Amino acid sequence: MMTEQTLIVIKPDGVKRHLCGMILSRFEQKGFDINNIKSFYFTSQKAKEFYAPHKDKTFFDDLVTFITSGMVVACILNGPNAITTIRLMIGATRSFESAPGTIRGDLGLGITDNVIHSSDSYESFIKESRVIFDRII
Ligand code: FUP
Repeated sequence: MMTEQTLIVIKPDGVKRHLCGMILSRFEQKGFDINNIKSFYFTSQKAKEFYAPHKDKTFFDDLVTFITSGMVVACILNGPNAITTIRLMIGATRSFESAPGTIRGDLGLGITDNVIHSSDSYESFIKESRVIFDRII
């Protein structure tokens, strides 16, 4: 299996609820390495860049308002098949439909406030990492 990198962002709801340690622990227990980690507040401009693929969606403004509403924790994770495996671990977008055992499925009920983001492809990882870390890791 190919070793690759992906990006996760624990969203303001996850940070406010003090879930960061537990969430990162799940990734470490699974076998992923933490390559970089950063806590920060998204500016409105950076949030719009980060969510640019959704700029025409009806929920875009709410998404930007939400992601800028509090501190987030972003992390680059490294390991076999990281992008797909971590997407499976976070679960479906709509937390109330997300399978038990997934992070969203275990920890929330929201859609916009769905605890965590992870890159859905290599291309997204590159773009999102540039927005958050200002360079490719
Ligand atoms: P995901 O890849 O699971 O994070 O989901 P999407 O890329 O489809 O959506 C990105 C973010 O937009 C989600 F995390 C939450 C938000 N969203 C809404 O607020 N409402 C929707 O109907 C769909 C997504």
